[in-house]
Amino acid sequence: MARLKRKWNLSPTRSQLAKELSQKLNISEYITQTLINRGVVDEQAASDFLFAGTGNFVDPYILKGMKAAVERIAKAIDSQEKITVYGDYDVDGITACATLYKTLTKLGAVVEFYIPDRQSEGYGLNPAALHNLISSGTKLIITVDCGISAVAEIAAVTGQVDIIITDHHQPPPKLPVAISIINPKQPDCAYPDKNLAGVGVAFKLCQGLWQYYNGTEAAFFDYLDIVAIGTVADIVPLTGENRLLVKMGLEQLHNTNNIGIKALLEVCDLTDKDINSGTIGFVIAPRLNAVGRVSQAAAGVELLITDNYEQAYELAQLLDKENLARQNIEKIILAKAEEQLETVDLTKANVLVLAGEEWHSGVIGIVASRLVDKHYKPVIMISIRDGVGKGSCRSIPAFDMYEALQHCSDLLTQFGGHRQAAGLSLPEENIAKLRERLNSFAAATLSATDYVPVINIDSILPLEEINASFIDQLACLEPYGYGNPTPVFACHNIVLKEKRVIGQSNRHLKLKLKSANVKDVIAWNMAELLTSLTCDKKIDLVFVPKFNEWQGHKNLQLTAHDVRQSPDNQTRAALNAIAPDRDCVVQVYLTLKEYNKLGQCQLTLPTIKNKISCNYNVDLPDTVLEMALAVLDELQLVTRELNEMGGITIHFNSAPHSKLDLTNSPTFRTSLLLREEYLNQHG
Ligand SMILES: [Mn+2]
Repeated sequence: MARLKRKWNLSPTRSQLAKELSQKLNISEYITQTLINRGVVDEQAASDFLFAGTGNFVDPYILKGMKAAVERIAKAIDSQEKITVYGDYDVDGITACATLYKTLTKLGAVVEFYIPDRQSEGYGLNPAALHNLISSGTKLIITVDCGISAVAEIAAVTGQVDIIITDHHQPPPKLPVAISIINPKQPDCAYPDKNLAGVGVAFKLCQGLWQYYNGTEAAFFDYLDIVAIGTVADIVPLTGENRLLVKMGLEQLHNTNNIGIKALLEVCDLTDKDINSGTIGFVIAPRLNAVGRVSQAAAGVELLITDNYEQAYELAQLLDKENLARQNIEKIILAKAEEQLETVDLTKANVLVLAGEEWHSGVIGIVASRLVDKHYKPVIMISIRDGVGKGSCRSIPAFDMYEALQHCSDLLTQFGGHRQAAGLSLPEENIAKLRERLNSFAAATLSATDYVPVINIDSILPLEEINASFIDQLACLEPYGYGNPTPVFACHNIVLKEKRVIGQSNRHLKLKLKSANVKDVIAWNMAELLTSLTCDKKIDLVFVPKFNEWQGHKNLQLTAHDVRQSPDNQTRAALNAIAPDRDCVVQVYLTLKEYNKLGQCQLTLPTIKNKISCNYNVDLPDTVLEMALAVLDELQLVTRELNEMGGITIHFNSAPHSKLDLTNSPTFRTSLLLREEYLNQHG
């Protein structure tokens, strides 16, 4: 299947604000514009975003229920009552469990942990597990990443055990009766950050406990490496305290003291390698998740809490093996799904509903995500067992999956989730009807452009701006992930010098640019664009600038997110009739300069237009000429005044001494937006 064409979406610019912030913070305007695109619009917020550290953590005691929880736990520690941390089998639950377990152990508690089995027990508290914990002598259960909806399960064990709930899932209207409930999403909880993951909430409890024992000034930042893993894996927005937890946790991960993490990094060949949120998301988390998906999640917790390197190494190898097994299952199911898709007319089907006998429930969500990436259509993968289908749904931004499922609720036994991801169950015989219903829902609510993937571009970045200092400043915006996307830039009209296909299976593209500054471009998985690009002609790029380290050499390189040949002459003529490009602005400037030499500064638009037409053989519409004049004015090259003859008086300011950056002009940026819009509609 050919690479899908992308829509380039330039973020609106606020150049005045970007300039102000840039001067106040002494950083590049392109960096401050990127912050503005993320909703960071004042000096304090920008400074916090870039330079936040330990001082920016929120007081854990603002969380409702913290004091009661800490006091009950302290009592258990003092009287050596057995505490059990009850977790969940996903990475958030595993890391939350390990963080609290380690902290309690450090404080001298008698503590055990419990992770329910995904296949046989399912998510959350269950009566059999609670019963077993009680009979084995547990006096206090602390839930992490679960429990907020366990009203009946907790009521059934009243008087037999004390329970503290820590969770981050949406609280139901009726809450369980517990010693304490810590969940920032409770409507009457004053905690400012509502987006903590389960592991984030567990960490706040650890902070609260630490302060109780060591004084309010005591800072507790042990185990942030574990907290970062869970926070990234749970795909909570990397803003506010989550971003801080991940930022500091990643620093800790580089020199981790955690024996299990060390062993896992070694098994994954990541020792001494750069570790970022991507490494967590694509390498570490899938391995911790794999044991929850296909066997016992307890192994994940064991790995994170062990003090024995041999055991750690064995567990890390087990996780790696399980991950491989998971990848194999995934490959097989993906192949089966692709096989089904071959019989589907993809020009007509807009919601892909695929179903198979006993597809592994632990991987259908991942496969659905892959199919969304590939086809850019909402996907539902249904696993059928004994006539019952259980499905994982993934969507594209324009299609509200939850709303769509509500629309089909009469066909479903159960469903839940969000706009972009949901789960469902239904009788097998309703699958065909569901497919039909969802497709007509999509036909009624979406238009053709909704099926074109969009690349959001932070700004047009001249390649001359990219240097070591710029890359350093850019790094202050990390860690990237959900809620804080990687900054992406674009440049136009760069001459392509060389192109070649690289990589083992010839999947990648390596380009060389004719540029004084950055010359190298790597375009992963874009080999199929090779024939669409012509050397010695101009190309447009969407990219992320990086330092590439190879065999001890460091050089600047652009990682391409999209590449296209710059518009041909015919298209350029059409574009120049809409808004001026750089060449056009230069032509207007040189023409004005000619008049200036002759001592003429009283001009009219028609005079200038005629002269340009003579000089360059182009007819500029009035609007385009006026935009070009506005650009020159905003760059302070000329000053315009209306004169009494109805014309304009042009005063020349001193010529620029360095190469001009036209994107400093708001009108020029608008011009680029208008041109991009035309290309998106006609390209
Ligand atoms: Mn969670």
